[in-house]
Amino acid sequence: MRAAIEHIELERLSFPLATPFRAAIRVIDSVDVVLVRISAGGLQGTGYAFAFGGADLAPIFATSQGLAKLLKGQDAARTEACWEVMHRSLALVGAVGPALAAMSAVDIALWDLLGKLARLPLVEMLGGARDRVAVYGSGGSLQLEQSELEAEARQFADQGYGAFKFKGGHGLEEDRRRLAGLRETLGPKFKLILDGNQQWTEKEAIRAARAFEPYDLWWLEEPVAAHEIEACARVRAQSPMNIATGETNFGLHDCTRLLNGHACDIFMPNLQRVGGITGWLKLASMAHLQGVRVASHVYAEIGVHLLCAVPNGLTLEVLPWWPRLFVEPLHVDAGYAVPPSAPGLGVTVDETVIAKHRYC
Ligand code: SMN
Ligand code: MG
Repeated sequence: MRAAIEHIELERLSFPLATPFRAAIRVIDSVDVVLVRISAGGLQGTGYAFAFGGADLAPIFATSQGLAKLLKGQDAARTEACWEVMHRSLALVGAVGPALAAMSAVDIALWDLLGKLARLPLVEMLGGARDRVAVYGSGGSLQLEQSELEAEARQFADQGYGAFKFKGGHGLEEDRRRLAGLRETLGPKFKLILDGNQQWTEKEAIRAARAFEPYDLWWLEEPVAAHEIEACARVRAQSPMNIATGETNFGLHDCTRLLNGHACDIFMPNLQRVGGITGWLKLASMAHLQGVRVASHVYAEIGVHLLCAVPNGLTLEVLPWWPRLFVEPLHVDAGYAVPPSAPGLGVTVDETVIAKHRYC
């Protein structure tokens, strides 16, 4: 199944948010995207990386251009070989941050292409552990009033979702009050997740976890700075609820430290911060061997394949404000998402959307 890479097409897109999304880590007013399309053997694979604003996107785009030149002529079906070539080429700038995002976007496109070459949906190509994965609604921006927050969670519940994630960042007492209100409105069975987005010190995080205990959180997310792995492990040891982290850990080695440090119950690697699908799969296996479950971070259309493919896939994050790049909506039924059955990622780039959001 050899297929030499003929062409790699890159585009920059911008999706300004009508209402900025507020989390403790930053305010997001625009999601910008580098879209990567790789052609080989008469087929095309698609991948992407995102950044918040044009300045952050620029280095991702620049590295993508370098990688596109580097990969021309390589065998597209050899995802592992391409990954090594890219990783080695970035050794001196550091395969982290924007450089890692660029190679991840290329890696995602290569896996989409490989699925198309093999005529298998990604989930089946990876071995397929299950047919569907539970979704959770992710929102709860900090500026929402309590009534708006509860209405947002209720909307997800009405659509069959069994869980909702919201942001913490109003001080301990107010965060506790918001959580208590949600629990009261949504009832005891609905799952609730509170995202700290790295805002607390170790001791503050432990205090927060204890204050939230009566409201039965499914998990408390990113309680401390992402690089404070030992502190996160101590928070975990002293918290009654699950601790989730990983979305802001960069690269396989940082994530290996996180897993070996027993810092989380639920690991949520971000595809563009771990080297794409190739890196994600290695880490998901490692987590599995340690009894740790994995959840997705953004990238729902890819996460649905990956979480159904691996034995320890837990739940898929769905963010209503995230840009929609593909024609096919995520298929969600009664709280579960089902991967598409078309080859590769099984999605088609929405050319109308792309044309509207292309950088001028
Ligand atoms: C989040 C942070 C940044 C961008 C999107 C989403 C958030 C999450 O931490 O977990 O969804
Ligand atoms: Mg988060």
